[in-house]
Amino acid sequence: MDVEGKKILVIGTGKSGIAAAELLLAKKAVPVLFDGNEKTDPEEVKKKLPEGADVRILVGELPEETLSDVSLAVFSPGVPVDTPFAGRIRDKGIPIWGELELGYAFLKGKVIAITGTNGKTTTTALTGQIMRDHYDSVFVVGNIGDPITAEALKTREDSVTVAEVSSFQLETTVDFHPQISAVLNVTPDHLNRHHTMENYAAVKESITKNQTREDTCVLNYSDPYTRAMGERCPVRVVWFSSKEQPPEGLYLDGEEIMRISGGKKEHVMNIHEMQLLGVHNVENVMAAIAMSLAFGVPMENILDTVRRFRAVEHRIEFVDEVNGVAYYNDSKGTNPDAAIRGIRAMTRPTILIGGGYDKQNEYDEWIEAFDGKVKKLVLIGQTREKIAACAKRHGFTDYVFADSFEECMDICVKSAGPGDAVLLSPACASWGMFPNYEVRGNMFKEYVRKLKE
Ligand code: UMA
Repeated sequence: MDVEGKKILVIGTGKSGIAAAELLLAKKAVPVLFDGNEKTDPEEVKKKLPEGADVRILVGELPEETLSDVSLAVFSPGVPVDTPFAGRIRDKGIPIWGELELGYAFLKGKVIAITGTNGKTTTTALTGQIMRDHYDSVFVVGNIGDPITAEALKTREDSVTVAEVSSFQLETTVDFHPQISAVLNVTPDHLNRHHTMENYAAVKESITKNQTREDTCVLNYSDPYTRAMGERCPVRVVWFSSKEQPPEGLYLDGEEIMRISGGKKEHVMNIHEMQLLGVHNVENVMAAIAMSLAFGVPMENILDTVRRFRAVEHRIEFVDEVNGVAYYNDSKGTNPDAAIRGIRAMTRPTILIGGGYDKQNEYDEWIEAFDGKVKKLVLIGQTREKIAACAKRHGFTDYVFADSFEECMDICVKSAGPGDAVLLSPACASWGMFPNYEVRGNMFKEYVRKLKE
């Protein structure tokens, strides 16, 4: 789309909205920035834009006349598309693109895109590192933190863009076409936005909607949703599984990662050669290897990077040991399935911090995964009563409520003895108490750092 001179409405003034507006300015479009949160201060938004940029910033209610000559509306990922607000835009015949689609429209080179409920960030970071170690021009973008629109104009024909894409971002794609895609798994999350698991899985599957037979999709053979996707999608499918041997792809056999290709089996690596913990990380590594092989990176180069790659910040990240207590930051454990991975990775009696924003998830399987390991559950945020009621139903009553994060940390320190672990893996999003999971994780780490002093 030629955007020069066109009025383009950008919704949301977070990271994505600002980056989208900057790209549009660079392309001589006329962006209008809108934020539905009436508390947004337009002066603060202005400060995030290039100096002297002439951009209209609107907050609160969007005046009807603003829509009159808008050519395109660019939605930030956090802005839902099934609201009366989005309906007003559609009724005017204005196309809606997500920020991902806008970035993609200006991207040169090839794209690897990774989605799934859990493991996306680690898999994206690892795949990005494999690419960086092998190619000159590599960009790692998307849900991982750096919006695609912030990097798109820097890409060249020989660039590789590795994108972590969330279901929020996939909802508003049009032509987005990765050469290699992956759907790692689909378990309940974000049901407040997607309403049903079927909708959520369909949005994840749409990562392949523009792919062709020349392209590859890497899928989990042991996840019922992704298995079904592979059986119907018209793309070359490469599987991975930590539970069984797929017809084609990578799998775990005891402690060995194996590959089967064209009927031939080959040994890839022993899991102790990697620095990451837990079976879920073996799955992430297998997916990254499968994508990188499909992209054309030689196995030896891939394994070289895999062996050196360490955990991503906020994902079962070991922070420190203080007075014999090990502190782990798994702030990225923002849904029950991710938090199950967190608690499973613990090998000590654990004081667990849970609770936060209510995404209408159920917590039964998470509580069941405690498996006698959780000494105390310290609950914070909007979901604390809901989790407590669920815990009680499962016979777990060692929980306590904290009104602030500070109080929660004080309780953890008092409850933990030498040989124990304190784990922040809340099974909920951070919103309501923190602006995002990074701030929550950093506060946890900061508290541990002060404790050490
Ligand atoms: N807003 C509106 N109207 C709405 C909703 C929000 O105007 O109906 C405004 C808010 O007032 C706010 C802005 O939109 O000013 C925020 O936009 P946003 O929520 O899209 O946040 P960004 O800062 O642009 O960050 C987004 C992703 N956030 C979400 O998807 C919620 C980041 O993913 C991503 O890293 C970033 O773009 C760069 O691509 C975070 C996330 O929590 C990590 N993702 C979810 C997850 O991983 O579970 C999907």
